[in-house]
Amino acid sequence: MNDSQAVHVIGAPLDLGAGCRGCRMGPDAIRCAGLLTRLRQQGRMVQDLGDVTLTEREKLSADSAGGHPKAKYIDEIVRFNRRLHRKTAASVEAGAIPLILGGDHSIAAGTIAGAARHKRIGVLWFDAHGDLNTVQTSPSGNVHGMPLAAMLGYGYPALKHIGGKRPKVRPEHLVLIGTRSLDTGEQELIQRAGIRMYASRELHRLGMSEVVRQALAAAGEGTDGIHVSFDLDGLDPGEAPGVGTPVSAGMRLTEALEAMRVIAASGLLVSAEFVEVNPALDLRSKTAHAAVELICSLLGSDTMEEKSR
Ligand code: B3U
Ligand code: MN
Ligand code: MN
Repeated sequence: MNDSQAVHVIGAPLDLGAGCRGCRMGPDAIRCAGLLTRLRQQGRMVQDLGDVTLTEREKLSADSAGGHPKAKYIDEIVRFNRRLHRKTAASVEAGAIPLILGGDHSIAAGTIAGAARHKRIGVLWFDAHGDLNTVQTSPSGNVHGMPLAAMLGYGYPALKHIGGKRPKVRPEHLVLIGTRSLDTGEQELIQRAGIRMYASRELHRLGMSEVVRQALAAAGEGTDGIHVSFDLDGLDPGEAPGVGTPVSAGMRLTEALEAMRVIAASGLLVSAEFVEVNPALDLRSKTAHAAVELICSLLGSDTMEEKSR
């Protein structure tokens, strides 16, 4: 990433992957919280490419929605993510930085496949959860708990094969940050694949800057750059109340802002997404505003200047 690269905002208003509705309004909530104005004030060229179209939940018949009992709405989620993958890939190809606004976290199956079409990418995954379930291990059947497993090459075939059959990320290029709620199958996959994880204890021991430096070293080694996937439930619910599955004792907003600044200064960013903002659960748009702050720290072009001064 450099200062002259444009940011392409892509709305991904999908909530079929979440257990509760509402995060399809996330993209507009983040826009309404002043995203474009703020980024432009910070000297960044920004273009809003609009939203990827979603078939309304009510219009989906049981068949077209995808009837898999352990992967709810999987067919429509796959269709949506195919469109999102093309849009993300086109944006990278055009030399811009795609900034995808979710939507639930199942959109990562489209964004990461899109970013990985032309580049080898590492992924920094900020989230209370691992999202490493498969149809076999998921306790809920909600697809937002599965996209990262799919990107590593595990799980539902149509989901993991968006943008081609090869895995989109290698386990050594993936780092989980802020994790504090994992299911048994996810813990097993983390062990088996040797995935690097910084849970709350490591965050407090090392400090966020050091954690992100280590994460960038791992995810950046042998790749062309980094995709940042930021689930707002990674933050403490006191600072990000507008999420469907809050988990206590999360990251402080100040810590997460520091993480974004360190990533910005590295120049390694290829693409980013901010997901799971649910305006129906939010308090005075606090979570949408937190997302805007995080995005500005990651992409405002004066952040990098500050660092190099
Ligand atoms: N691991 C659980 C819960 C969950 C995952 N992601 C969110 N919640 N947001 C699951 O359903 O897979
Ligand atoms: Mn998530
Ligand atoms: Mn989460």
